[in-house]
Amino acid sequence: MALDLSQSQLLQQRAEKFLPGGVDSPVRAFRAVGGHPPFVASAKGAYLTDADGNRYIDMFGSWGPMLLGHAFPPAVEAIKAAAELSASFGASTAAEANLAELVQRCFPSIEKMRFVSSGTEACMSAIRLARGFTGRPFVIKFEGCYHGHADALLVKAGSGVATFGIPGSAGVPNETAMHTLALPYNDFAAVEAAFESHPEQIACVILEPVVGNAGTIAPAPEFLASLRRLTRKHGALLIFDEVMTGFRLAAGGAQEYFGFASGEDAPDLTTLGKIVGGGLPVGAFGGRAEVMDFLAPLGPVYQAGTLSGNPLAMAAGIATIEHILAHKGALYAGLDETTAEIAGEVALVAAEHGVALTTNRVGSMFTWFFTSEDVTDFATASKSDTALFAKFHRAMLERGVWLPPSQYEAAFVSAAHGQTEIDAIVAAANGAFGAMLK
Ligand code: KE4
Repeated sequence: MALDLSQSQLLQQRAEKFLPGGVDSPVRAFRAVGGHPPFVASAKGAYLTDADGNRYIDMFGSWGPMLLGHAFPPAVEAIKAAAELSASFGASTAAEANLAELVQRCFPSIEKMRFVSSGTEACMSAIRLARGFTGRPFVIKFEGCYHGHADALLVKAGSGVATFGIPGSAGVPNETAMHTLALPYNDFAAVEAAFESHPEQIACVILEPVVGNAGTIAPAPEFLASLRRLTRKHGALLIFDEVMTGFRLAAGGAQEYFGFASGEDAPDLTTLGKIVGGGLPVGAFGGRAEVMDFLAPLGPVYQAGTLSGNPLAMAAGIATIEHILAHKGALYAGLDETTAEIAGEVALVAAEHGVALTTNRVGSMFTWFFTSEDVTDFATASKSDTALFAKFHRAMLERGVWLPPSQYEAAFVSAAHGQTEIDAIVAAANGAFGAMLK
């Protein structure tokens, strides 16, 4: 059942003349799953169409942003209208506060925020702010969590770093990495021990409140609450990296989903990205006003960006978040129901074919781990049969379903996925398991 990827292969060869690996981001190169990556020509709703005209049900949604489906009409119209007024000014516009107000309606813990152009910038800036506010050097992160590619956070990271099985990255000096303590996710005792051994030295704890970058891993009961209490006790900031979970799990992300939205339970800082820009380059970081006011021009922590608050990106974000707020009840109920059926039905098909899958799902993000063990941290995720996952990925692609090309990534469902897509995905899985196990 070979796919005709001849045009994509020509485009790949051309891209490799200019771009390392032919890509602008490593996970797109399909190195973990093999074969040639299709080049996308267009997308609409739940579907991608590649350069050869092959059509796929999109199960990675640009790695999260496309919650409402591709080419969401209100976002398209808003971007077109904004583009008529010029793409960028490098000066303040009303749109930034308009989007900020919508974000604050979703995340009441974000008293003040600043827009940047990526999740990496959001997390990098939040770390610098935490260090500046506390005057402390150390940062705690968790193995398998990915917070973008800033030096301080490329230590035992997830996503592409995990996909390529590299401990971190070349080019990150030990003097930088030494101030990042990477601990096992869900291991609260390890966090307590780190604080005991680094008294008054730890600026913050940053985590994905639901991990997406080791595949999907939910926090253990009490893990988030225990981190909140411990960080407050030691005067460290708690940072929820909601770049992936923000607007994904609920309008207010994981902090709404798990009940940490406001008051004493809320994180001190939150980082956002992906959905907040409706697919255009937007990141954001925000939280307690007394912390955020440490940023220039008010305070001593410097952070800046030519395209921060870009008017086209703000327009796309506003159209997206306005829709989310206007439809959130039905939107998240529908996303949860559709995702539960896709994840559950395919797991049943796998079992019928004798394939052991551990399915981790939170809302409309999920992962089929090719292992029979529970997956609660990166160590257990790493026991997955990545070779079998790669076969499954290729077999599903050939059957018109494009999964994220790594065992260590989350799959995402959009509001554009419905019963037709559910049925097609389950049928494709039946064919894929049948073919790959012959
Ligand atoms: P960006 O710099 O890629 O916009 O965001 C970095 C980031 C920060 N925090 C979390 C929780 C994230 O998931 C990400 C980015 N996610 C990966 C996919 N797992 C981006 C995909 C890629 O690197 O191409």
